[in-house]
Amino acid sequence: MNESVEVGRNAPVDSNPPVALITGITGQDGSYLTELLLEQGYAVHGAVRRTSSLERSRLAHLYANKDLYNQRLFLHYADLDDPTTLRRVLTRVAPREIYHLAGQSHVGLSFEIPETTCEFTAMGTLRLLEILRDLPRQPRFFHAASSEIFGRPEESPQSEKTPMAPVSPYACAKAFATQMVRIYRDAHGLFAVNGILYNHESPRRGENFVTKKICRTAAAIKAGQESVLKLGDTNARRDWGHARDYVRGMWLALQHDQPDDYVFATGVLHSVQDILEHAFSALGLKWQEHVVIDPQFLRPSEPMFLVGDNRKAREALGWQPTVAFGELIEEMTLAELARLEARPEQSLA
Ligand code: G4F
Repeated sequence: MNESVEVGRNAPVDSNPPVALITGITGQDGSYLTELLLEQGYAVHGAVRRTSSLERSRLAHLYANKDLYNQRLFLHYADLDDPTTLRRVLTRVAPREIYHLAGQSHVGLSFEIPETTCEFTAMGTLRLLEILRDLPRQPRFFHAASSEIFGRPEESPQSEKTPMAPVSPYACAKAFATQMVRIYRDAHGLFAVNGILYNHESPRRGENFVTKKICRTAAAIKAGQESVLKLGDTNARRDWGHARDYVRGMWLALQHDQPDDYVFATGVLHSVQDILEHAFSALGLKWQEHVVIDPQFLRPSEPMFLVGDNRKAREALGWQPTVAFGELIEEMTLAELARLEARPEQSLA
């Protein structure tokens, strides 16, 4: 972030227009949610870590818009491991709604840094809930929970009632946070909601997630910049949807008259192999000529059959996914190719 910019100044404290605070605003979901809330007439405040760089982030187009930045979009420094900064921002902004999206979100990495993962994803959520509990005007709170909490589930598809069975440090941290949200809702009366989000992707996805890695490398192969794509388990299966659909679900969940938990999923399973086939064929390439399995990308344990039952979100919120798997992968692959063609010097290095 440009240190000369004074973040958090001039922010309105009343709620007309409605005020939302987003943790994790610079991520894929944070950027789509910011766009949605601005369209809905909100003033949007984002909590960003001191280490965040906005210049090249997914928010850069909004940050550069002088009619928005510091007018209806405000950024504040606050860290999930620093309760004082969180409390200060919450008190100053006095939001009507909080969308808590921040945390260490890479499952594979959580096996390497389990303590950091729990510090931010589990304890960071608890810290926020504790601060909210003491506020005189309590905002509505959305927590981005994850399908990973189900791990190796007893049933498929999974619903809001499926017992948690996490199999990674990340999943364990999310399970803790999800249950804490339920406790603060039931025991302390907070309007606190878990959105149990299955995998959701877009051209804005981070580069170390498998959809983006495949689409990006396929485009680089097409452009002659790469020849090999190294992957872990290509038989792994997930329920993949489009991030723009999932942030709409987050917003709808906080507009309902009662706080509750909702599964956001497409209800359809696909494999990593399916991503490969769609991405390479969108570019007229043969995946067989480029893909190698590299054990460094295999995980110590993998969830199984993570596919969501989205009936409650459909019925209670009127939510539904609008982008099919094939369309999603094609959009991501073509976006990567367009990016490389626009800036050919940007290789994968
Ligand atoms: O894209 P992934 O890294 O996503 P994962 O682990 O399912 O987690 C994502 O979705 C969760 C549910 O919404 C979130 F909670 C979480 O924060 C994150 O957004 O991996 C998907 C699958 C896995 O089975 C993985 O083992 O792809 C497999 N895979 C195979 N080769 C690979 C690779 N994953 C990655 N990242 N890189 C590979 O080379």
